[in-house]
Amino acid sequence: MMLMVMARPMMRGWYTSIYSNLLFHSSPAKQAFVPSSSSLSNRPKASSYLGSQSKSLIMSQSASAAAAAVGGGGDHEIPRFERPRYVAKRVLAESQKEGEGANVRRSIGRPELRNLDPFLLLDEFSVSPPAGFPDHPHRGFETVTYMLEGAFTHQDFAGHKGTISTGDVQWMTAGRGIIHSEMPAREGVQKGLQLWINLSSKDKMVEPRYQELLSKNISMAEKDGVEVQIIAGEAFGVQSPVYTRTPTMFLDFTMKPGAQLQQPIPDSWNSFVYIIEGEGIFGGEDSTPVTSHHCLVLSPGDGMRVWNKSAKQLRFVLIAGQPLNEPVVQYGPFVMNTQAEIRQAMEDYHYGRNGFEKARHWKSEPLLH
Ligand code: FJE
Ligand code: FE
Repeated sequence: MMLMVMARPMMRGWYTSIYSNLLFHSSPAKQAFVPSSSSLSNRPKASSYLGSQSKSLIMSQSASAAAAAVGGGGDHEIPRFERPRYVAKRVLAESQKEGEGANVRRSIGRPELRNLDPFLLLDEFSVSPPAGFPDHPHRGFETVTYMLEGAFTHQDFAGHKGTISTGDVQWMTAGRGIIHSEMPAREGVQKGLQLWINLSSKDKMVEPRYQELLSKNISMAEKDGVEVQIIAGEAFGVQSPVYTRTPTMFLDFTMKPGAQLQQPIPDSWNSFVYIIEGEGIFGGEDSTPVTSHHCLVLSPGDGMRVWNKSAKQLRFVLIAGQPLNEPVVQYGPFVMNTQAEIRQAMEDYHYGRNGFEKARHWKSEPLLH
């Protein structure tokens, strides 16, 4: 069956031409990384007053007040995690071509950073028309697109069409199948982040779904020189309304010079930071400052500490997710658990079945050019 499918000319050219950088790979279920020994060196033990409940409220007024009360003074306002997370790995996302003439800085998904379960890919994209990501399919995971500057228009084979602008988020559950185009909505450079989150085997074939979050509706919290956009999960006691099938935290922090931060992260989740702007100190106060376009994989632990000791503002996203611990077999835009399921996805896409029915006669409308 595989040979028959492969031998026929495929109806759309994503795998032969435009999407050459994300081809086949597979990996068994395993832990995403082993923390470096330095990341688990003797660190100060947590003060016992911070139970797991109060930790989730660490930066809220009430929690820091409670901490100060129990700890006996202002010095204790800075909570300590029982097992603070440190930087286990640092990767620079260098620019490469993707889609049709688009530039992406890939961090998660590059060869040295493949399996950060449940995350498959993080691209910081920078695209000017006529470049973009023309008609292509997805199956088996979610894509989260977060605009940093400008606007992108999305059109899909079910007639969905929408434009997201600076600060807006599109959270798309591709599930059993989506075919769409993602193209710049205006002239000039359009920038954003796209994250791919794997779905568990039970969710891979769910009906596709969109959650569009406009910037004005994204929860924001602020304290002591730290501002956070809460795209998914919780920070400073404020919760995002987004439903994540794979439990995920997605926070966009901006820290003023001199600010510091303690952010709880569920213990068993994998987590990373991607720096958008400025320079920050992550994990340990003495660690090397890290600048934009770097991805930091964090060691296991219950929270992360950050310092902005620079003279400029620091902006980064903190992303964490519950690992699925399932085998991953990926062929470009199809991410399944087995080879057989990948063959099935290619066949379904080719013949327009099992979720790809609308593929048969669909083509996106041209936008600007
Ligand atoms: C894709 C290669 C791709 N990063 N960032 C292979 F480029 C893509 C793809 C994107 C993408 C789209 C946006 Cl809007 C932003 C991106 C890759 O479309 F889906 C496959 N399979
Ligand atoms: Fe896509």
